[in-house]
Amino acid sequence: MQQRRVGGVSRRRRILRLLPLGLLTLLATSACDPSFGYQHAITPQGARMRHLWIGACFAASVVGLFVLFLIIWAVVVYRKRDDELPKQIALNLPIEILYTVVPFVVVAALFFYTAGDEVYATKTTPTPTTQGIDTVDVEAFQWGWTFRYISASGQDGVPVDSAVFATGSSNTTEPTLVVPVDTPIQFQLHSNNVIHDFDIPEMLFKMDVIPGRTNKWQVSEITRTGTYEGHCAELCGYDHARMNFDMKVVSKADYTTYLQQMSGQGRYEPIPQWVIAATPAGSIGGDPGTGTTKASGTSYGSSTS
Ligand SMILES: [Cu+2]
Repeated sequence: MQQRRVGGVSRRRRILRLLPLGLLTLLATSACDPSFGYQHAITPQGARMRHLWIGACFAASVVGLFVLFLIIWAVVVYRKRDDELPKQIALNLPIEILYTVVPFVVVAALFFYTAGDEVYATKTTPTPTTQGIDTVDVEAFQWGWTFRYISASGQDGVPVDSAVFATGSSNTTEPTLVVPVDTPIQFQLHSNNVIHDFDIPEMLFKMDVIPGRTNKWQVSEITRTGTYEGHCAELCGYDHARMNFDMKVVSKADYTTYLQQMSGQGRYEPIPQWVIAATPAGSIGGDPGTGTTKASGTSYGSSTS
């Protein structure tokens, strides 16, 4: 009996000695991907989201590893060795207080950082044009997007028919949203039928597009030129999966050229016949379009239901 105890103690010591090594290996392998799987952002607001994600994952890893250590420690050290009951206690007040206070502190810290970053990411200024912020009016419809460059009209929040716009859906030509690099931009979001969601994954932020209200989202700049895919992130009906678009981030000079070229023209993509045929009557309203350039571009997909 005595010999078994000695053997058990040395085995226990070996396990306890190996445990930190195992935990270190776990930490080292997760350090190969310090972002915990999150991609890099193309806006300062997105970078803040990424930072929040990494911080939350790191805190969760520390807590998780500590809990894992406690479980293994309790299993190894306090495993049943004989039929003798361990010392029975009703309450350990310091421990009770500790495991009430510690989760509260963890949740409070998570709330503090999350709320702070949310305020930063959703901050808007009421008069963007006068402050040099380029505004793009984004209209979502079943199933596509219209982008109007309101800054071209020079009026805050006033979409005018002559404003430059591009519209389309994945069923025909995916519409392209063109924005300048290193420039503050406001996205002014509204829908004319059901709830959609404006999502460009590289921004690490998305916002609902809700009928009857205008949601505004401002980014202080987009830091990298390139083409980024955007889509609708809210299940909105039959062709939801085709609500894709491209966002092209170009130099300021190219952006000005683009606006000049598009000015007064607009690109209008018709709703394809197969969508009209496949969709129950009444769910698509307005003028299905003829494929020609349209001056206002506002009737595309306007709801009659
Ligand atoms: Cu949608």
